[in-house]
Amino acid sequence: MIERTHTSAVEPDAESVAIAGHVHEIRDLGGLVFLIVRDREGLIQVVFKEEREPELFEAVGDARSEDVVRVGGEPIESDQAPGGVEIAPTEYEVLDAADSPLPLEISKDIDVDLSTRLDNRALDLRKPATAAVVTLRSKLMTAMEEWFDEQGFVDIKTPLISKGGAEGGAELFPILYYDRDAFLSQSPQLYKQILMAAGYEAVYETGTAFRAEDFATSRHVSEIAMFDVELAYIDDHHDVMDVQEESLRYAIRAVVEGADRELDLLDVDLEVPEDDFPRITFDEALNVLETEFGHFPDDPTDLDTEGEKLLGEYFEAQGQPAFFVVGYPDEKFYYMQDVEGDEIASRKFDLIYKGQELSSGGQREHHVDRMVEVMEAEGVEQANFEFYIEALSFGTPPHGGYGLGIDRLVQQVADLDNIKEAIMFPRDPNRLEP
Ligand code: AMO
Repeated sequence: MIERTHTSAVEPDAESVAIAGHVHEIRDLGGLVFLIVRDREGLIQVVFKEEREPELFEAVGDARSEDVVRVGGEPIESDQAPGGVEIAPTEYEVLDAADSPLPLEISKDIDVDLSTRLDNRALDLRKPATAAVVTLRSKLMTAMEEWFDEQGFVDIKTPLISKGGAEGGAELFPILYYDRDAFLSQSPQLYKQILMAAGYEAVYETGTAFRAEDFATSRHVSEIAMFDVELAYIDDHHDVMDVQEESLRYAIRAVVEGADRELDLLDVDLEVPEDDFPRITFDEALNVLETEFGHFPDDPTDLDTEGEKLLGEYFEAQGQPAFFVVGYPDEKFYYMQDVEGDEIASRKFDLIYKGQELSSGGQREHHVDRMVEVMEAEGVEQANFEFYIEALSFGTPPHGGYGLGIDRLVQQVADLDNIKEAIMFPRDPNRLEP
């Protein structure tokens, strides 16, 4: 390995240091050059003085933004330097020179539109604020998985190539699978349930889901990072919401406590949602929208984006960034339904966080005969689900679960305008590279 004794987070009492990184900025003040080097921990200033180190001073004269360099030297305490330490160099080496001009500024805070940033994502990912989003995401998901591991959930992997979809035909991406048609998976839903029937009791998957919707919003992408959970022997969907609530609180706490540098960089004031998340029925949600905001969603069986936003404001004002909406009237065959007279309420819930839907889930219908009745009523093509119906036919415990959109979670935690900022290389109807 190339010799590196420290990162930019070096303390001034270190004796001598060797660091490496990209040249973030060059400030030439005549007989003095300040070279700001960026590595994964942040920035560090190296001060080249013509009088003190004439050879190195001459070499650094050729430095260009984004060169990869290695610097050895003495750390010195300095109030003016980022991090409070600067290096007086004794060694300077260019490991790779960068082309210029750069298609995108890394060090200067110039407003660039999102599509330019994404076109030049390889460089955009170098920006400290973009890197902070990546780190936040990593810390969130490490903590999330840690919570489930500690609770004894099994980390599973379900197939991404499928014969049909769980969520509906129009949103499927077709692929050629040898000599037949197949599709990219929309959700691990059916497989999670099969694993409940198989006795695995509690599973989670950090996976990928594909949706071929033709959208142009700030909250949709075509390739989604999805965190899926399923657990058995539940009384009802509240047991599932308990799991979602506790795990989300844990992951957000991990970020609040362990990612202050990233939150500062992004200027985000994140709070751990300590109080119990409110759980309101779909009818109550409609009532709040009508009486508080005079808002009526177009589809009377679902919330719209505006409705979610307004409900978000309503609960945020009560100090509650996260809440569940439970009991949608008209839901897919796989959710258990409570029928009272003409009224049907599914045991489906959505989690809304900071005014945006983050997850859907609920208690499943584990009695196959009842599920088939609903499929028939909804006109679902049963042939596409035979493997699933059969798997659940031989004794399935009561169970439920949810799918959490990881990209949306990161978007909300990092307070980003667009979901694509939360994804390293996002895919949408118009973007297939980089
Ligand atoms: P659903 O289809 O609601 O439910 O998806 C779950 C969550 O995934 C995220 N999501 C998306 N994020 C970005 N772009 C998209 N196009 C997109 N589509 C969905 C959202 C959403 O809340 N099978 C059920 C889950 C379950 O019941 O276990 C499902 O997939 O955050």
